[in-house]
Amino acid sequence: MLTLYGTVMSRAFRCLWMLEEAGVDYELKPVDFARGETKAADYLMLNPNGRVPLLVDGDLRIWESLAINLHIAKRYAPQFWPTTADQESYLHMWTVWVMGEIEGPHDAANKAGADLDGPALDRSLTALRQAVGDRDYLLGVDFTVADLNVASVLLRPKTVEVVKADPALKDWFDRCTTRPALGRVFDK
Ligand SMILES: N[C@@H](CCC(=O)N[C@@H](CS)C(=O)NCC(=O)O)C(=O)O
Repeated sequence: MLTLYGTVMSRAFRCLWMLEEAGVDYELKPVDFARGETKAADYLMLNPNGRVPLLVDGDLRIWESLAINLHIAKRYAPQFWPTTADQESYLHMWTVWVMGEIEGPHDAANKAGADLDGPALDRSLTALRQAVGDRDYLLGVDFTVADLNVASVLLRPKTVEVVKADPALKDWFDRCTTRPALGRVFDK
């Protein structure tokens, strides 16, 4: 049994989405960062990084939402894992890209009380536009954890607006975010 710590209203929703796609048994232990619960001593014993989500899988304790998703997909849901080494490299590229180029600047802008700079976001999304321009999903014809990781980071109010208004991204984004597994997460 896998145990995920966090709440739907946190980045843990990304891992809940992956868990629902995988169809594995899991338990959600609610740890609410907004109430300071990520800094409680017993939680810090499990996750010295002091944030959610955290996945406990046997002796393994993994934090970082997208790394958790890579673990779940590789170990429990090979249908969402790339089938070639080249595709696997692209999976890592997209996962690191969305954290570094989208999530990082977004968090920095939030902390500074600023809006995410439109032109900068637009530039960052150019690569994604090209990638999904001539295919259904990032790695080809099938939905994989690469799509899930990228779409789940883009699923933030200010970014969603930009992506949905972009004809080159909208269809891919809709294909990803209308999946029943994600619907089940938000129904929780
Ligand atoms: N890069 C991390 C970020 C995790 C993160 O910042 N989680 C927030 C909740 S969405 C949190 O636990 N914040 C508490 C804190 O920073 O003290 C991930 O994707 O897992």
